[in-house]
Amino acid sequence: MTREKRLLLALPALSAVALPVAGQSQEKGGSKPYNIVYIMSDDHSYQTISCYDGSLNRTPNIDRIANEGLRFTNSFVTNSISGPSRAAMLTGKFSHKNGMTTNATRFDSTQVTFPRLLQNAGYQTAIFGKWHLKSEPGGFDKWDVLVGQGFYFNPVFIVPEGRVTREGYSTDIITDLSLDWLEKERDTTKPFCLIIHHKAPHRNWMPDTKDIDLYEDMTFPIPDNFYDNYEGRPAAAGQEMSIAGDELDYAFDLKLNSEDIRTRLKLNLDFAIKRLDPMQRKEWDRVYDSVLTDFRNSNLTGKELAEWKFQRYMKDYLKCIKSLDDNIGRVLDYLQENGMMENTMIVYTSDQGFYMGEHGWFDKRFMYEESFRTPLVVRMPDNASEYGKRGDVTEMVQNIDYAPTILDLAGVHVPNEMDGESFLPLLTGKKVKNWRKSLYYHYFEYPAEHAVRRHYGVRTGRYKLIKFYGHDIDNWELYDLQNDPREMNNIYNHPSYAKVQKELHRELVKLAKQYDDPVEKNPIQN
Ligand SMILES: [Ca+2]
Repeated sequence: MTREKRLLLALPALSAVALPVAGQSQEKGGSKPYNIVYIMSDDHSYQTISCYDGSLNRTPNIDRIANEGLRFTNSFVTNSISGPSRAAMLTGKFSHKNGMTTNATRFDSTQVTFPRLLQNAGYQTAIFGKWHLKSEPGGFDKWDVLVGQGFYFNPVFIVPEGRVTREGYSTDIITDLSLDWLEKERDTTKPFCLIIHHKAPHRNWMPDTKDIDLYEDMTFPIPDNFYDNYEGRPAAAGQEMSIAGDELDYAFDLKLNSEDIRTRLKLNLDFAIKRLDPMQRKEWDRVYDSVLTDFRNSNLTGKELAEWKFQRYMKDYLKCIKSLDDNIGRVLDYLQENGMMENTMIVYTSDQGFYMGEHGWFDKRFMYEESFRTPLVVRMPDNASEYGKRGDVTEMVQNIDYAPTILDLAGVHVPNEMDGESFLPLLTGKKVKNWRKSLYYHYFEYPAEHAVRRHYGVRTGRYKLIKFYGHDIDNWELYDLQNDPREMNNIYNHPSYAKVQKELHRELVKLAKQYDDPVEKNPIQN
């Protein structure tokens, strides 16, 4: 498509011109314009996706997307937390530019987003599931989203007319809504962009009753840095997201439901399980009453207690992943059975990565690898032969690239104001010059839950430089990811890395300037 045509498609007043063409090809299940099905979960670690790491569990349906398409092995976020990540994904911009710096911020949903641009170009756009941006969704023909974080069981949704409670399990319901829209509601003469945002596997990891017995007999390996002492890393030492500590709440997170276990988040557990209907509650109590009995009888302390907590955390988390993977399979089957694989791009990702006990943690936020990275698998439309690459994409991509990529595939002009880049050129089989060699990151949410200090940084193929700043901290960290992939040794000011350190400082200043982050005005050179 020529640049002129792309510009025309992007103009709202002319969008009708594009529709008859779009309709013809859609009816035949032909090629352009391509549809987009974008599936994103909440807090899904790549460690628990078998096409990335098969040591913990199996995810055959997510693997199927990778096996028939692409697995991105260097996929990252810009700010590892829910609302900011969602805003970066929608706008193609860093947090300081789209305004959504923390979960406490309200997203201005009137700004330019890829769904709005697609809508203007004649696409039908829909979003189901988690929104978590406080404002009403904008740029969607259809939206049906969870209230805030949402509930796992019998959740409440917001629709333009008000609130509606739906019976069942959130991952099933969000998939049902999405498939119903595809089957019954969408205008089949138009191309579409369907966004499916799951609540799972967010804390407090409440499994569906059908999966509630899974993994109960399994023992998962403890990560080799589970007992990290955080030497040389004051921000890591100061976090409050330790599995061994009280932050992994005995009531809310471990589901020990007893009047004598009155923890900080006990009321959250009461609130969550009150939503279960009698049948759901019967299954719930059968499993978690038995866990409570085991907890009381074993009378654990110290390392044994920490490892018992780790095992409970892993079991509940992985139970939620089972339902997620099953429901992704339902979407793939629908698209396959309806001849839509030819002209539909399918994306699966998470709003960020997550710790599965590495450094002793659950949660995210840090620029360390487990939460800076995010899984990304993509199945390109079969008819998009110009993007014929399959297998691994090893270049560094970031969630700000999703909007430009999707617009590029749709033939819609990518606004210059977006920070991200379309990664479609990486899929053509031709060598791409000038693809980014470094990534920028900035996390803002402190003081807040989990006490992760504000930080920004740069990551290259081999090294990472991080500055923790504000309040009670002012500290640099430097890692050699080749020699220290677990990021245990802060080598900042180590003489043998002096040259690397200087280059990374220069790169960080360059990126802050390139992305207009005001942090550049601060004295970030030492
Ligand atoms: Ca999240």
